Amino acid sequence: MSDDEDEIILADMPDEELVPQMHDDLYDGMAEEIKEGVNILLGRGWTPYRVLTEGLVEGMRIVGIDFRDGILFVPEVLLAANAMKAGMAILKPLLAETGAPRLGNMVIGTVKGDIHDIGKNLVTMMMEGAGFEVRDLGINNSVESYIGALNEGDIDILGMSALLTTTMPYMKVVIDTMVEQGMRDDYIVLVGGAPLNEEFGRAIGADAYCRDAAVAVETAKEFMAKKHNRMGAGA
Ligand code: B1M
Repeated sequence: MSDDEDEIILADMPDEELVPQMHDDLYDGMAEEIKEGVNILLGRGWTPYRVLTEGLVEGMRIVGIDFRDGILFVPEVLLAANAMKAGMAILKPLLAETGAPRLGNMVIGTVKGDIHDIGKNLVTMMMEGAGFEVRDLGINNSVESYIGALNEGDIDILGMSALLTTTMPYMKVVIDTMVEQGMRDDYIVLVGGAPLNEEFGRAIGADAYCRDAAVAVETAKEFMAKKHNRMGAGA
């Protein structure tokens, strides 16, 4: 945001200055600087998860506030989102290389009418890093898209993401259709996205609402453990 950006040398900055600078760079949609910042923090021994949460997610939270308040508009937010994705691309393989055993299979996608995908991508990355096999259906998914993917077989978990108050009710449409088709109880259904909450998750018949990607991983692990216990007990 400063006029003399050319003077800024990210590598010379201590962490406590570099991280706020990365938030500024994300705000300004500067993908190259974000990639550089991510690499510097990794080089300083930060874990990929810490770089993700403190460097990138926090920066996007600030963007969200100014978008809400009419200070930033869609084109600027798109640039910020692209910068965020550039940083996430560096972290993705690092978060995935835990060597964790396969814990289960998930299908995930953003619901119909909604094109927000950063949070969903983050959940995908973290789930893969924790040992889940994830099929990402992308954005704007219809009931048919979700159910078609589930019917391809061997799926344990359905994850749905919605960022708009106008699109979140579509999750219920998907779950109701699963009930109608007699397949609801075959899957663990997890939902997430900024406008949701636990009460909403319960009301639409999901198994759980996940506040963030880390909670999604923990919740998925808990439900998978319960599923294995039930199967072990012959239920
Ligand atoms: Co949009 N947008 N946007 N936007 N956008 C919001 C959501 C908004 C809250 C901004 C605001 O006003 N403050 C607002 C919604 C208001 C409302 O519904 N009440 C809004 C609006 C209005 C819109 C448009 C309608 C704007 C317009 O065109 N006039 C439009 C809608 C387009 C559409 O979808 N049809 C629109 C467009 C866009 C962009 C394209 C510019 C861009 C999206 C780019 C992209 O995703 N590729 C964008 C962005 C970036 C945002 C904000 C600023 C940031 C979202 C984000 O990426 N957050 C957002 C403001 C905000 O959320 N505060 C906003 C970072 C991400 C890591 O967090 O997605 O919450 P989040 O994901 C978290 C958790 O929620 C959870 O884990 C994630 C990681 O920890 N989670 C899950 C998410 N999904 C999960 C699924 C799970 C589990 C957990 O499954 C198991």
